[in-house]
Amino acid sequence: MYIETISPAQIRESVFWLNRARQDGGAIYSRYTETDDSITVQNTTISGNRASRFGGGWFDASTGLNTWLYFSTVNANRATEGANIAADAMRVVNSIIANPLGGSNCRTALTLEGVNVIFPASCGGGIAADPLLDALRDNGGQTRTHALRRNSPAIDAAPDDCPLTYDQRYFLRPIDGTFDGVARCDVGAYEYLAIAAPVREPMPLTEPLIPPTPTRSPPVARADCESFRATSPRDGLPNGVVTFYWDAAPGATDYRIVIFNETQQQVGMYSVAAPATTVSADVSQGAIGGGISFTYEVQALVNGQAVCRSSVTLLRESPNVPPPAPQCGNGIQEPGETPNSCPNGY
Ligand SMILES: [Ca+2]
Ligand SMILES: [Ca+2]
Repeated sequence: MYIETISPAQIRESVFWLNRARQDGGAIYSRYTETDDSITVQNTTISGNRASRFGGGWFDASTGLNTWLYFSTVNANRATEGANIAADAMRVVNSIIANPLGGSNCRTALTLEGVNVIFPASCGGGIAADPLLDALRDNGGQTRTHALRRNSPAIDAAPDDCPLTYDQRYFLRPIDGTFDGVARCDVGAYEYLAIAAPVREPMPLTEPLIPPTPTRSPPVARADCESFRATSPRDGLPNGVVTFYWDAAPGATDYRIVIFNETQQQVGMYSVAAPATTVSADVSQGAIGGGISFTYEVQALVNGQAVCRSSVTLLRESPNVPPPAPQCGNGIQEPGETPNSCPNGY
């Protein structure tokens, strides 16, 4: 996409992937020249794009500080320099810039505001931790997104008073993703544990989005988490159907079991309405994949929002033990025993 001197230019709730540029700006090449111009990329994912020189994801040639990357995820773009972003003056707010390919993450330091997860360290600061992004895929909504894996440092990392009410998918934000009773927005374009908004209500495009108007985070609905606890299984995860049991969280409307593999990638999810406190699920290798260690998290939900959790990490139980080898002389004709193999009796 090429943007030049359109004020204000806004790109929102979008995905750019697998685009390619011969020189600069694999997905976006932008430039504004007038001081009242602005370019905003918000609630958007820029992933897997490629430029042969600068800015595999985004090349911005503007010189003022009116180019904004806002609540967006820029991941795994490729270029010789600034593999994700090449810009002289860009404001990055509550975003993820991660996993550049072929060159540096950012070509030069950017103006970082709020909380940003920048991995590996580059771009002039931010939290230099792996954001634990899942592969780009359909996670609901109209566009592909990088889901955040469990324990991602991006979860609930944005400052209080998040101005957004939904993520790239039009799923509601903020959601309490850390179960501390405080709903904060996640940084980047994706909100962990979010649910689809009942009505899609895009903001009017004529309104400038920056600077945002802060609004109070809505209170999180509560259930009594005191005695809520996953009770079974606790010894091992069978390779087949298992029944999960837990102690109730009074006030919960639903429960959910989420299964993660060793890389914290979600590999299974099963739901049941309260007051049930059990659910059976196929957790065989065919259903949730291979691996020797899994974590399941039981979540108590109030009207779709997870409010309590209890997790257990288990090893995969060994496959069924083969029956003992037949033994002559025990008085039983076991499979494989013949008069010839047991001349002195079964
Ligand atoms: Ca959150
Ligand atoms: Ca929280």
